[in-house]
Amino acid sequence: MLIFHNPVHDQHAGRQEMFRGKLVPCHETPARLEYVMDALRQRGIGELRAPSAPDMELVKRVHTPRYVDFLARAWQDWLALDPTNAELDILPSVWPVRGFRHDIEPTNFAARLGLFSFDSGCPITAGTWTAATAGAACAIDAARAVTGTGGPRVAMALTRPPGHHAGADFFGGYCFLNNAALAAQALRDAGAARVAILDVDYHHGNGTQSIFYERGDVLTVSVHGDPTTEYPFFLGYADEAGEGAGFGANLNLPLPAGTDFATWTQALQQGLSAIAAFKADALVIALGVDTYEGDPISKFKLKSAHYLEVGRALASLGLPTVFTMEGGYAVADVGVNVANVLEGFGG
Ligand code: OKS
Ligand code: ZN
Repeated sequence: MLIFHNPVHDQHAGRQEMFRGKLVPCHETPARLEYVMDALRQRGIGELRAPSAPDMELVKRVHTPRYVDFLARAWQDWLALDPTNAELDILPSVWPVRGFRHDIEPTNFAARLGLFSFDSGCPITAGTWTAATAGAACAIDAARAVTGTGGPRVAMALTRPPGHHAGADFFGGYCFLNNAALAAQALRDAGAARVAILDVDYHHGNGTQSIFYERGDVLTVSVHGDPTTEYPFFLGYADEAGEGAGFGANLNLPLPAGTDFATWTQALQQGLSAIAAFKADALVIALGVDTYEGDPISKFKLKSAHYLEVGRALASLGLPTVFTMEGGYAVADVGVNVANVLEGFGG
């Protein structure tokens, strides 16, 4: 298994996120990835590779060019407001909800920040662009590795920030560029006619769903906490089936907070059956391990040993597979849990 790791992930290190009226320390920290790297090294799992330069042409097909340009310039626009802003992270605070215009782009930076985001818990820092684009490159390289002749069957994009909440033109939920969507598009470009994305993170992969919602060539499946009570709240319900050519190519499997492995794994099997019925040629797994019982912001009850079984179940599809790294905040256990999935998957 090839592991494309993001050597500059730590340049994205948010200080604070808004939570219940207070700024609190960010959950999505560089240490998360260091624990995964340590666990893989200790167990001899995978061969590490550094990513190549990001394919910005591909990035601008999955995301809108104006969003990509916004993100690329955000930090310099922030400093232009006031040079002392270098000491602060960027957090949005105003959004165009129902009835506001979405067809205009104000020049005011705070307004543009709101236009391209959906929450106040996802800081942009000085190094966010650098880290996010290197992560995107890991995802694209991983996809190209599993589709090349003589390549491995499985590769992982071991990167942060995560990606599955990022849509074509918005950031949020700690995500900026949608690594899983980029991997799926790279698999399509490399000749896979039908690609499935299976998102096993605790949170609904709203960005991934939105990007492919009207496409029939990419099946999106997500097993997640019921959005009635769990983030991202406004998408991820069972009746979202896709639209137009994409009708029937989106499957949401929401489960109540408190769900244990026995119930969770039934939903996983349902997702795997849908992928088999879709006759996917390649698979992307948006791997979050915030389904873990010890996760500080999530409410499923998976135990570390269960992740070995998860890996075996994912491998049963027998498809060329790319893993992307999504959530998981029980920092010291994230490494063991990710390593267990990869060990269970094998190869
Ligand atoms: C609001 C909570 C934000 C939760 C973000 C979830 C990030 C994640 N303060 N997505 O998969 O793990
Ligand atoms: Zn999550």
